[in-house]
Amino acid sequence: MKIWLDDKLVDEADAKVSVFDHGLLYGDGVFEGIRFYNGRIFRLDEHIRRLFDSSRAILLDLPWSQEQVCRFTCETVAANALSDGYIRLVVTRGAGGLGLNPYLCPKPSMFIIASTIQLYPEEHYQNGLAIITCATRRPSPAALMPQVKSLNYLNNIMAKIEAIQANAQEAVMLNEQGYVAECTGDNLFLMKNGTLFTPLIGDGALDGITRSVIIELSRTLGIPFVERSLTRYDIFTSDECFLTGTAAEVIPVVALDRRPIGTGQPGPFTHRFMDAYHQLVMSTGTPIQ
Ligand code: PXG
Repeated sequence: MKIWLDDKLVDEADAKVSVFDHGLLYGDGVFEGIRFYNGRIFRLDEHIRRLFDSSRAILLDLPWSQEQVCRFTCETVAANALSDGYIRLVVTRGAGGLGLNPYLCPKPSMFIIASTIQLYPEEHYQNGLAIITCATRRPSPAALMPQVKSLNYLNNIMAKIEAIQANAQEAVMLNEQGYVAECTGDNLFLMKNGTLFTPLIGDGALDGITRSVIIELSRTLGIPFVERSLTRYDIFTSDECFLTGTAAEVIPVVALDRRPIGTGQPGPFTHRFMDAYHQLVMSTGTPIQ
């Protein structure tokens, strides 16, 4: 496998970062997870824009332009002769001293891995997920800005552990006020009386690329859409629920905290979004060559 490291492609065996890298020592860095389908990278420009926004928000100045990073990403996929898969693009503060001070890290590091992806088992897409509400809260924007896709995922990992220990596949994370923020690695949507709902970004959700695509598709499909604060009550009383993310795509949720949602089966609107999403990813995107 070929890996992009800083300014060039290297063999996997040579793709190494320093133990003094602040991405490792402090989670000081940002990342993206990107999918490509059918020889095209889906929403590449949006992912790279979000990467640069995340970097800007943490005062991490990148010595590359957005166009360059797009090109490096395409080159990495092409070098591995893949047509369908997953890209992990990571930027860190780089190597520095054993202290928090990021100004002592002279050069950011970047690596890009293009590989295949382990998906949720097909049965979950057919039967839907049973999820729980976890006790781990999404940090307030005053602590760690939720829009920054940072290398600090411990909060989400602790939530994921709660889900796994409860035999659930995902966990709903509430914000400090008790409103629904999102799941550990996916955004959440509801259908109620023919209207699509999702939590506000300000309630602690990541501004998901897949989330934006679903909002666009609601317009194409003529489905009314409302972005507002949601509680567990709204999930319990919804007709349908589904999660969205680059990795998970669109996946139905049929129960929350062992209570069935709607009929307890993936619903018709969820199927429409799943179909429309698949059609879009298979037919659009930045060509790899
Ligand atoms: N919320 C969070 C907290 C995320 O990490 C999403 C929502 C969905 O965003 P996109 O832009 O992908 O629609 C993410 C996605 C995984 C995994 O294994 C997911 C993410 C990062 C790392 C791993 O599911 N991010």
